[in-house]
Parts: sequence; structure tokens; C-alpha cells
Amino acid sequence: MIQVTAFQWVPPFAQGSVRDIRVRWALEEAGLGYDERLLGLGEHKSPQYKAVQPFGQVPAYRDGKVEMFESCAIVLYVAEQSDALMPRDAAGRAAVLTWLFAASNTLEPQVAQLAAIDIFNPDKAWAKERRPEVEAMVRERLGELQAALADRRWLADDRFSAADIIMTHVLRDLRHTDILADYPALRAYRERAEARPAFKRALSDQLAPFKAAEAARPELVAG
Ligand SMILES: N[C@@H](CCC(=O)N[C@@H](CS)C(=O)NCC(=O)O)C(=O)O
Repeated sequence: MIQVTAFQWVPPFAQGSVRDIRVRWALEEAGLGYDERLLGLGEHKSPQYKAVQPFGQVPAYRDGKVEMFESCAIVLYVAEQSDALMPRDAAGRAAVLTWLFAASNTLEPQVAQLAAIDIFNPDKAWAKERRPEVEAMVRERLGELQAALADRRWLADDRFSAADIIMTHVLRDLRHTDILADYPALRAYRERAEARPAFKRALSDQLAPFKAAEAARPELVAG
């Protein structure tokens, strides 16, 4: 049986974007069932868990044949097993790899910088000084992505793939801003991806333990 690690609870800003959602979504698209292994407070930094994920992060993955960490690697591994996530022909496969790495290596670093400023350091002087430049870099990348997407529905071969899972997740990390409103084709792309039943199941499965934890311990949301 496939097992994916996830957190039992995270603060509201992270709910719906913890990276196990990438793996949950890929498994849902591929029609593969899985168990979640929920990590309690601080458990991700334990020596036992670091033997599974050396950086003490989620997600980690095991299926009886392999043990893995790094969400993109896991999503690609799942995609190798499913036509729903990766075409079989060389050109289609190359397009998926290209766009998946573009999401992770070209878009995500800029988006992550903005999130680091807005979510973790909004009041710091250095953050206020740096933010306009970071937002400009994000906007430049988004403009380029929108031009490249043109009138296609999906990134690779114009069919949904593993690349769209990672790109959508990266774009979701702009949810705390209204920047995507200036890129209507990208906003529509993200909404199209989020409307997929597999995404909705992945999201609700990630959120379920958070809601259960908050019901049991209301002080979590009270701060
Ligand atoms: N590159 C890793 C990053 C994983 C990651 O950043 N996970 C976050 C949750 S979204 C985490 O576990 N953070 C806890 C920590 O770093 O202490 C991947 O994509 O799997």
C-alpha cells in the first residue's frame, strides 16, 4: 500500500498548500489509493523521521517497492506509472519534464521569495525595501508564462499532466495577493486545474486532519 506523510496540523496560512497535496493530487489523478501518515507537532524533526526524510519535511512516500522524498520526484515517479499524468511518447514526455522543472526551478523561486516576505517578514525593513523588486520579478515570470501558455489549456502537449500539478501548486502560493488577476489566462488555468475532481479530493483530504485537530483543540486557531 502506498503511504504519504503529511502534517496533522499547520497554521491557516499553510493549509491547502502543504506539499503533500502535490502527491495526493497525482495519486488521485492516477487512480491510486494511499494511506496518509500524519506527523504530530515536532515529529518531523525527530531522528526517526529524518531517517525517512533527511530534511524533516513532508511529503515522504513509500509503496513497498521504493521509498522517496521531494514532491517533484514523487509526482514524476507516480506519473511514470499513469497515462493520466504523462504521455508515453518521447516528445510528450519531454514536454512534461520541461514544464515540471520550469514550474519548480524557474517560477517557484520567485514566488517563494514573495511569500517569504509577505507571510513571514511583512514588517521587517529589509522586506519592505526588497518587495517591489521581488514582485516585479514575479510579474515578469508570470507574463512570460502566460505568453508561453498562449491559448492552450494545459502546459505540455495541451493535455493535463504532472507538470500542471506542480505549476498550479506554485501559482496557488500567490493566493495571498491579487497579482494573478492581472494575468487572466493564468488565473483561468489555475481555476481549471483546481476544478478537477482529483484536486478537490486531494485538497479536502489534506484539510480534514487540520479541521479535526482544530475541533479537538480550539486554542490552535485562537493562536
Ligand atoms: N523540496 C521539498 C520541500 C518540502 C517542504 O518544504 N515541505 C514543507 C511543507 S510545504 C515542510 O515540511 N516544512 C517543514 C520544515 O521545513 O520544517 C519538496 O518539494 O518535497
